[in-house]
Amino acid sequence: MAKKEVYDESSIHVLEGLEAVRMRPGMYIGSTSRKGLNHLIYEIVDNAVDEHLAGFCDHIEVTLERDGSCTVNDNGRGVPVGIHEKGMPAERLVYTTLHAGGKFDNTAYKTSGGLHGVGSSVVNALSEWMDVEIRRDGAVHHDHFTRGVPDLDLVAGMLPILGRTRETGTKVRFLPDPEIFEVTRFSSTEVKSRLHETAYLNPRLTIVFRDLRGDEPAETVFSEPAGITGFVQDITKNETPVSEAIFFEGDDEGIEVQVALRYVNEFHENVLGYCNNIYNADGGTHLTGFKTAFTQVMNSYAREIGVLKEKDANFTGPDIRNGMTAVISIKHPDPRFEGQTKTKLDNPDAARVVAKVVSEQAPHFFDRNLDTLKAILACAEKAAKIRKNTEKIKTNLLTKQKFSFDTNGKLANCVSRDASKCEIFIVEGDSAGGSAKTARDRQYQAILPIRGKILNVEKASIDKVLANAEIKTMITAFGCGFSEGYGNDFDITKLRYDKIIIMADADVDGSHIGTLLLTLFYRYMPELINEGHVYVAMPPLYKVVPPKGEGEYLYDDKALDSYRKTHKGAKFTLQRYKGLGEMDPDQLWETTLNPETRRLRRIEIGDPGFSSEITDILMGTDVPPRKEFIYEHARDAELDV
Ligand code: 1YM
Repeated sequence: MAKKEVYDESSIHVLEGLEAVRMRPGMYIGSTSRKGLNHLIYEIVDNAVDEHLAGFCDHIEVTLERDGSCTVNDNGRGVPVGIHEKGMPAERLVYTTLHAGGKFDNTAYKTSGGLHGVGSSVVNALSEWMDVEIRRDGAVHHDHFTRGVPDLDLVAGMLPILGRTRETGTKVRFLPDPEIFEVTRFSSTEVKSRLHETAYLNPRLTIVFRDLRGDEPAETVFSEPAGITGFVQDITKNETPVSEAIFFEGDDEGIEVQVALRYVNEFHENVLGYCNNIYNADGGTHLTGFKTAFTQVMNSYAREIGVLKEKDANFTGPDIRNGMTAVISIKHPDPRFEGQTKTKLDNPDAARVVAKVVSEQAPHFFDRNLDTLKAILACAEKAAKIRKNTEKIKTNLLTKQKFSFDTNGKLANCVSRDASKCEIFIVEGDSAGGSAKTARDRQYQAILPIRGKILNVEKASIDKVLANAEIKTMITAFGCGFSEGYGNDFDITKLRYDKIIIMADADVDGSHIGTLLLTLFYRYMPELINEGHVYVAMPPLYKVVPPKGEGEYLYDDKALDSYRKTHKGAKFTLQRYKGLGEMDPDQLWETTLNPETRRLRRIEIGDPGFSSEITDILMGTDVPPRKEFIYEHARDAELDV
């Protein structure tokens, strides 16, 4: 609890605000899992980025400290420290009051993404402690908080001073509160990719990332002078290019628009929207404006150069965007968001202005680059062909197979139809599949054996994907359809299983199958992952059995090492499992199926595929980093036992 004992009216107000945040952290930062934890860093960094956008800061340092805390340091003006009308330094208000993050006067150009103005006080409320140093007016001003409550005494209403300096800037260090968070170790992969993304969106900003937690301190500098053009180049660097990156920009009605796009030899589109540097996971009006205008521009070119004849129908939007990777970044003075998660931009003027910029600027480019234009229209033609083919297959799939629960006889379904209790195990290999069918709880557990590798959906067109037997079986079994560029038929409410559990060996093949399945879900049924229905079973590697007493399962080599250390000199037999196929049904039940004893990890990917590193990892041809990512995330993700 607070150390101070006397509260005035405003501090009571502060405490109530902080208490509200601590009671419902999810409302402020999304969740208390690793995603929410990492979010704390972004909230603080966003304030420094706002200072960059205001024109006063070009250097930000983010350090993951050995003690588990994080330091963010910028070279901006420093948060104001003068006494505010409420009788305390402005800085205290920023770090202790909800909604005070919004700049105090409304005349300032508001750049924050809408949610992010309140960030500092939310992070403070959710931190065991927070330490703030502000370099401003020739001095280093100091403040310190415990669970959001200030613990330093003011001197005549002012912050204590640590020393003199000529520099300016703000340094915030905080330790996430383990009472709030399920995990307290920041994910360096995720933080790095978000910082990299921020660097792309702010070409004149340098961000230095340091991780001091390992044996070797690591440092990465993110500086991307090529901006979003560099971003699309980087996202597509492992693909076969169809065009170079194209960039255009413009502004109107006080809204600035930047667009970068590139075509590659792939069958999907990847259009990312940002408003005021914040990623909009559900898109919104800026993307609508872009899509409408771009489709219209390209269709009129297609007629002009004869790719479409008079009798032909127009290309659809998805046809036109076949193979496209694009980043649309706008700066809006007053962004509004729709929906609960506030990830969809809602301002109608954004659609208007983006459409205007695209209609004006795109022809400017294509008039001078006919080869690129033709290459892009060839992608659209190919897409239109596939679309027509897909429509046929899809009608077949949806009508003929809708009511046949098991398409090829391999699914051993469960008895219950209560989706909230049912689980489906996707099992690698017929032999493990056979044991799993024997071992399972038939009431609630369904088993779907998968033979060999499933199709890599990143490398196949949609008609091939839908023709694949294993994939068809999964789509029918899950019961909720799928979504793709040509329409969204996915309906999560129809999902027949609460948990979809990938059960593969802990070897290279197993992890490859895991990756292929996750890529399939991520691409065609992303809500399965986003809503937390996808898990990876973590079977043990060893069983140790002492001469007397119960055996014990060990899940990795580290566990075996520590078992050996704690049982020095003791006798035990060591059983090593090479694969799921080697376990008998009883063992399989105990280690992998039985909800009481098994270990599952929920797959959780924060902003997946939208930061270039993660896209590369999941979509690229390079297997080792992908394997590492998925398994690192599986380990990071929530434990479900
Ligand atoms: C490491 C985190 O928060 N930097 C930061 C924050 C502010 C300013 C400068 C700032 C803003 C303004 C004027 C203004 C903030 N100030 C406020 C508030 N880095 C970090 N750097 N002077 C300095 O917007 O007018 C909130 S954030 F409200 F006090 F002005």
